[in-house]
Amino acid sequence: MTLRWYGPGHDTVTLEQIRQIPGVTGVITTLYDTKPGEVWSQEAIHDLKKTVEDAGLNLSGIESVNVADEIKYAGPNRDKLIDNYIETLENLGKEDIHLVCYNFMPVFDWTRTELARKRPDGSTVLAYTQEAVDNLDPDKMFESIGSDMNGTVMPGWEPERMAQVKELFEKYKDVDEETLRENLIYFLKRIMPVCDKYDINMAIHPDDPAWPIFGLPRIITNKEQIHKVMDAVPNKHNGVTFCAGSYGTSLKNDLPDIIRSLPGRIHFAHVRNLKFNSPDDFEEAAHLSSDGNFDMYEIVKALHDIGFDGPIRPDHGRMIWGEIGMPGYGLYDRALGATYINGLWEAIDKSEKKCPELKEPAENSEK
Ligand code: DNO
Repeated sequence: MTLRWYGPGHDTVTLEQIRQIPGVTGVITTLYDTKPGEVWSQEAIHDLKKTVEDAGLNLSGIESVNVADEIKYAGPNRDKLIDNYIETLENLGKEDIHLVCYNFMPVFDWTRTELARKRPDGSTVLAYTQEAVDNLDPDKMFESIGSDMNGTVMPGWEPERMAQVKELFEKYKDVDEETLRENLIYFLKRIMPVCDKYDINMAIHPDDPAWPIFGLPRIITNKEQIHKVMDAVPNKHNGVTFCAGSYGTSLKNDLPDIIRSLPGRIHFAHVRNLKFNSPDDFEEAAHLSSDGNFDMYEIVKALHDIGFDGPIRPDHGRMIWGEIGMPGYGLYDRALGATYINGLWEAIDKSEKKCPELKEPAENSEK
């Protein structure tokens, strides 16, 4: 079990606190000060790893090495930028890091329309309504939501990124779903040799929400789409971050079924719950099944059944007990989430050891 940690100076949660969460042995982190397209030096990676290890934790993976938009829309510098990405992967490999989560969403990373919706129990959570997105000028997105970040910089919402929104939209005007997928496949084919050399598992994060917003294409939203990308580059190092909260934004997605269809290709799992007030209005509930719409037991069981052995992390938590921190990334509710997921895992593991017939097969394993 792991927790996401943003690095010294960027996170309100400390490594010492993370170390005290039962069952959490590692962190998923990043070099938060680097911009998409920049090479990560081996020294900087080494220092980050040392900081984590000195606190008694493992550096279990990177989330994210962000892919520059110019690679996504295939601008003139894309090959140079991919060379830089390869150099970063090489430096990560030399530091014995074997998992990289990334996304291929144009312009925006994940999108929420409220960062502090109050729930009846007094906790606050991230939330999304389609109506709010439909009424929002993408250029004003940062202004409308920036004040709720509690003084933190949320991943995917960096002011520099938001400052370029207008220009970026222009660059994507001729990029449809098909082109974006071709650009992703081009990128994957170019980076696979370095991933093979250093055994680096690339784990693509799904688009969130799982449909096009602001007229931008989105290509990792459901089972069919993820399989297109898996099939186009059939290398184990071309893999998936299974994120329950992101695939789950679409109620059409059957989450355990997506998991069972990807044995051997899921390298990283984000496990959390969502509560839907309508198909167009959802909020990020506590992890517990009964607090939201997902059956968390079935999600964890599917991961267990396919033999998933990569890092899991609880995902966005509620703000509770007066904590002030990065929305979604406080300490307390994620710690509760980690403990709950660990409890489910232990129960499933022990039951299946006692009764192996409880294990359900993966989609493409022999029945
Ligand atoms: C949101 C995260 C995403 C994710 C990136 C991966 O909380 O899950 O920002 O890290 O999409 O590149």
